[in-house]
Amino acid sequence: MLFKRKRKAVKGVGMGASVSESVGANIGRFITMEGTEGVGKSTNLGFVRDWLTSRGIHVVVTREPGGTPLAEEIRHLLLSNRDEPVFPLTELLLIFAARAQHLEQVVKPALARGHWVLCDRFTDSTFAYQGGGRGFDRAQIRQLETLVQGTLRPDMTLILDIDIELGLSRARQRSEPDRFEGETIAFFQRVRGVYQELAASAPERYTLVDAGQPLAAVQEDITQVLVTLLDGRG
Ligand code: ATM
Repeated sequence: MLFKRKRKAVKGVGMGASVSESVGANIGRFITMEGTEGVGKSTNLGFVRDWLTSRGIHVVVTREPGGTPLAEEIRHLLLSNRDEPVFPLTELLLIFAARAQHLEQVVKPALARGHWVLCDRFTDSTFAYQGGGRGFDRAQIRQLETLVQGTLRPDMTLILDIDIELGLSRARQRSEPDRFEGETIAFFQRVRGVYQELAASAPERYTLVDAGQPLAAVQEDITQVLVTLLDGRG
């Protein structure tokens, strides 16, 4: 119901190749940021938010898993360390359940209002962590992606890339590892490998940023991407 109503109002959010392509220039852009542990996502999300806001763009910053009260509860379930094993299928379905709620409750309404959505992780994390990390079949993840998102995809995805051991040593100084952070180096190497593959497969959609550089250089690279995106706003 909600979906049908929205399609009418914004001419197809959730159905087009990307939000902007499907609904023209008045619609917001959907930007996602990805990366492995300790890559500097929080700092750089703040940078992107401030850069866009200072240019008069209304930015909604959100995250996955999470972004709504229910989806945040699912996040807590997913990240908590527990004695009971969490089966890969359970994990995958919980992630897409949280995503379904987040999309309907936050992402699609914001885009329909013409706001830009800046999301800390999205489905590329699922390809990287559940696909690469857990070994889930990519075609099955694609089926769930289509079920939950239709053909809605981010307009632009920044993947912050860093040497795994360097990133983990940074992240582990911050807090006790959660259920994902406690994974092995080999797990994170596979995650990183999928991110690198995704970036190579569609350079018009993904930018792989070397997050091992000094922060100023990282943010210079990010700025170039944002300038291009803004120029193409129509
Ligand atoms: P952050 O720590 O970046 O908020 O991410 C929470 C974890 O959720 C992240 N853990 N690590 N390391 C990766 C995990 N995650 C998935 O496994 N699949 C997904 O689709 C998403 C969105 C997150």
